[in-house]
Amino acid sequence: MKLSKYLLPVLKETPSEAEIISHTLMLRSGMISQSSSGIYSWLPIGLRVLKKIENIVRDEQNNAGVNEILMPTIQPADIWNESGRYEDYGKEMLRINDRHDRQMLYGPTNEEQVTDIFRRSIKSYKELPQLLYHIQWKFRDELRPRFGVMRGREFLMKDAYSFDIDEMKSEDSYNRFFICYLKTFARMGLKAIPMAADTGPIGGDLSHEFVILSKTGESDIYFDQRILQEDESINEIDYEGDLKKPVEKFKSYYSVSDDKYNESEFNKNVDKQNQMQSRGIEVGHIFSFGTKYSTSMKANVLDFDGKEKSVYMGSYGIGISRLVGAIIETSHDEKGIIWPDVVAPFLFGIINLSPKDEIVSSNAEKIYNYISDKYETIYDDKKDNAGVKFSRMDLIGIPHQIIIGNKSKSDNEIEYKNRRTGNSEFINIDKIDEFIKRFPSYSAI
Ligand code: P5A
Repeated sequence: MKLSKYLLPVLKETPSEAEIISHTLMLRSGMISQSSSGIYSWLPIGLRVLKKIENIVRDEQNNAGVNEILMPTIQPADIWNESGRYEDYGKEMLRINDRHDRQMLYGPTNEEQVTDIFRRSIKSYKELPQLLYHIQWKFRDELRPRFGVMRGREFLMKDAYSFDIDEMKSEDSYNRFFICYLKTFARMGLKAIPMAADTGPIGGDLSHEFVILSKTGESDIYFDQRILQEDESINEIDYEGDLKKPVEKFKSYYSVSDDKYNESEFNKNVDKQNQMQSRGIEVGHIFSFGTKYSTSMKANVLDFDGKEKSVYMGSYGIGISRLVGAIIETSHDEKGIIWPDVVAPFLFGIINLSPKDEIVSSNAEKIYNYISDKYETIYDDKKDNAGVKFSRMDLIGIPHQIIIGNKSKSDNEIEYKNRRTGNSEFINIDKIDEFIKRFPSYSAI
């Protein structure tokens, strides 16, 4: 991609409305543009990151054996009246009347919608378990939308739902998602701490939040720091094997947010030297709520004895758009964003320092064609001065940067700079084949 043909409205100034660094950097690097309070357009570079995260989440859901569907954003109020949540949800729900004056709503979540799909399609215990997910925009009319995409009103969520014949099987599904979430966040370079949580408007009595440590997070968390060492082997856990044991291990550590925190419990369960208190960002939340929705919505199946039974359900959310902000919170410096390779909008950035020089430019063009054939690459072919180009490439967080046309070097030497370490080295163009082999390939979006 050539920068001269790309929409990248970077800002020099810090926008006054931004209270936290990720919001500032997302606006400054031209990732998003505010439409109204808590509602954003995703500009090209922001959308690329959002899609990268979405694809990692999708891949890990597929690996865990969950089937992708796509439910609508607009739902009929009828199914929410059946579950009793139409009144309960209150002002956070955006209610709409269609031209026939039917009550509709913009979905804040999809328990009712998916239960309706289930009850129309599944009739026997033989067809269980059913594990379904979709990735769809949600709307919650939050009292205080803030921190950009972290607490938006319109936001992208991956929500999954499990249907099982009894409580024990339902716990197996819960454990499957528990492991899947740890794998998903680890793949993005995030250390997510599972913590016992409250269930709020979703309901049920078994629930965990997945929280990443960050001083700008909205929740206060208290935990046993040994849990941070627990996830080393998470990638080896195989879905065909025993999932209960590793999950029980995580559950055995004390880790709660402030609404569940109890000082004497904390002191009883965690030695003083292992006690940690931090702030965190909730990037995922899983729930097991038994027959709460299946009873009220009559989602029954025939059990092996021929008797009708309400199915046991759970729901499992990941805040995909929130993750964009959360990753920036954990990975930036004073110059801007530092994208981990796996979610970077472009893996390579090429800077042409002398766009007016024909030899340099034709060289740069060749290198751009060569690298962009293998990796997603942004080529700064604009006529701005060097300082502007360097700071823009750093601001937008491109992990691997190639600088061409440095006057102090010979024509067949290019500079490679690593955004994270800041280290630079000079590469002979004839050795570019070898150089490029250092970089693993990531799937394009
Ligand atoms: C689980 C899936 C649910 O809605 N129903 C379907 C359950 N859970 S939740 O905790 O309310 O939301 C799941 C995740 O979505 C993200 N999230 C948000 N992201 C941005 N802005 C918001 N206003 C917002 N609200 C929730 C969080 O990451 C949360 O864990």
